[in-house]
Amino acid sequence: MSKRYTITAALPYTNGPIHIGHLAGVYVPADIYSRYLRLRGNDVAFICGSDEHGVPITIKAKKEGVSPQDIVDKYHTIIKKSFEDFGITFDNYSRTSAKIHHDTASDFFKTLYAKNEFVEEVSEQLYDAEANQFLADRFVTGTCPKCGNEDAYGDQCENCGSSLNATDLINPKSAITGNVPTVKETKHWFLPLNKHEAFLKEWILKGHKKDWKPNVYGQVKSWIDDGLRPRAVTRDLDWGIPVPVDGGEGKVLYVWFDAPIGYISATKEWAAREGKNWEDYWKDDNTTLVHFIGKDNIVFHCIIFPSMLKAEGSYILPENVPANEFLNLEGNKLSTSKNWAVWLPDYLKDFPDQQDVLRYALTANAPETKDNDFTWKDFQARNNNELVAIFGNFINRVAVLTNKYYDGVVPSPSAYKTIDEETLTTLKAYPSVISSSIERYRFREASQELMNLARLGNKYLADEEPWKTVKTDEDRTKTVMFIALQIASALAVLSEPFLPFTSSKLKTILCHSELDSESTWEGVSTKSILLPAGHSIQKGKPDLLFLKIEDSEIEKQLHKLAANKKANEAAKKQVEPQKDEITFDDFTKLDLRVGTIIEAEKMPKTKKLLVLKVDTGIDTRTIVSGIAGSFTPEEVVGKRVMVLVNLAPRKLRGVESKGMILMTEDELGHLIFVNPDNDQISNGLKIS
Ligand code: B3M
Ligand code: ZN
Repeated sequence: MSKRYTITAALPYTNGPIHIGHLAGVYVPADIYSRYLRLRGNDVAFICGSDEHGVPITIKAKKEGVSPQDIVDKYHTIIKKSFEDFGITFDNYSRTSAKIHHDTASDFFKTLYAKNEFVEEVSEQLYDAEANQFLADRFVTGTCPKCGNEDAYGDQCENCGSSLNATDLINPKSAITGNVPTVKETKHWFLPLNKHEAFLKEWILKGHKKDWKPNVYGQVKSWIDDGLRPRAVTRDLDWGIPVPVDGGEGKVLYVWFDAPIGYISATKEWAAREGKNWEDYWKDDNTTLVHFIGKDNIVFHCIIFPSMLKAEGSYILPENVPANEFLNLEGNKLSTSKNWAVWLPDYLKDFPDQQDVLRYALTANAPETKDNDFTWKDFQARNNNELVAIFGNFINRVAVLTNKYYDGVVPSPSAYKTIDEETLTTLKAYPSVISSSIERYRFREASQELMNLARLGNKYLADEEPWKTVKTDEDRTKTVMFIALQIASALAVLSEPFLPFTSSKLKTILCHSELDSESTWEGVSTKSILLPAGHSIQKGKPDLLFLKIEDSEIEKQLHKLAANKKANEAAKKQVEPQKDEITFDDFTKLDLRVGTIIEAEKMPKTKKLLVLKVDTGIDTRTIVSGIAGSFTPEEVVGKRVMVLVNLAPRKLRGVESKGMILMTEDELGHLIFVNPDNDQISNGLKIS
């Protein structure tokens, strides 16, 4: 029986592209779930959009010297397209700078205001006098009073997930000037979460104890047990939705007040376009609401937004909030600011037409119950050892042999053997096996059950060896190929939520569109035959569903990360402090000349040294220089260099070196010649 679902996925901040952490944590599981629900015949509104307000955007705009609108326009476009290209099937991907959202969020605020659901309070807030700016959210960092994390933000600690008021921070520091903030009085409207404590205890601690994930339930319980406090839902900022009541001049709605309402406005926008009634998806108790988020958003989706919805009074509440933990990358935390990420647009460029490989790797390794690590080696292994060697190999064999033996026509089976009956019985159980995992939000488990179905097919063919029996037992071969084709058809249907691009290719290979009746999820269990004898699959050599990923492709990705890491380390590198003062007499002792390297060769048995012949203008001399790690001999011949010529000679590995060539080192540790590129300075001219 068809049901109605509103599925939301956390609105990504539009201050950067989507990366694999977002995909693993939120968007791939949400898409699997929504695709599955649609396949089961349900009425689904899968909703998302760009989160375009908030301090991260203004910080990025300041950094790039553009307006916040420029930033959100740029990244909204990038994010929206990358989701489309990756097969994330939102019914609507909207944006919170849209008018419909400003209107919806303003109306929502005014409704709560009119119902006296807010507490108006003038309180001391952190202030940066130099920047002439109140400090909230990411404009201020400090030590989290709950867990001691020293990089907590004014509204939230990403380490323990706590939601904070900026004045809670220990040793706060302005993110604008670095100054220690002062405090200044200002009026804000607070949502008294304490007033909703009894409702939250009843609704969550009693109502959802069993069916919410332990990591979600545990975090929520600890906040409720610690006691809930009023939360400011307005800010002294100029980027956001203006506070729509008297006294709200110069203030905007707190981004975490307006953003979740973005789910509602995006649904309104979609419903208007589709001729549907948006209230069916947000105000009908028969509708199931599920929020897909990362663990750092739990408090906002399990405590604050439900309190807002409850206070407003006409909305349904989420049935579940299956938050995932965090994904790390090659052992380190993903970081937008440190460019330590695999960005979705880059992936789509480097691995064209291989969206399903990443979807599968991220699902099979999803951080569903604990933080997990993405490695390129695992990505390669999942592709080569599972998608290519099991799923793709099975399908390729079935398609090639059906064409080779029967010109692409599904053969008529003879009497089944026990193994055939058992295989078909196992096959028919898979829809409910996979459904059971998906419906408990266990997508890792579900993806492995799908791979087990491919293993079933692979093993069946390997055991029954139709390539051998074709020579001796035509009937047996026809039966085996018939059953293998049923498994292939089941994979085409059951893989769609996980591997949508593969499912589509497989349906083309099997010519599902030519079947009399549509292949459905339930049909895999209930129909005795999925591909009837006489049905024609695609003629000729089938395209491979998956291609082997070579070590070189992985090395290229690892090198990219290594370069990012070096750049990060360099960025952290402090400028050397000035050395002790010297006298002018000390300086006059140095004899610096310009010279030209006229010969160069590697010093035998060392990796670091080059033996150079340098024309100093005074003479041609040998200088041994530790630059072999950064230059080849060929690269340095002809270079004009600064030479300290009156340095006492030294023997290095038996070679007398007379002088020193002046170098410096860049942020990546590469050596650079202090190079007098002014060719008016001929060799030998004294530098003073
Ligand atoms: N923009 C995502 C984040 O915290 C945040 C989600 C909003 S969902 C309403 O990174
Ligand atoms: Zn904390």
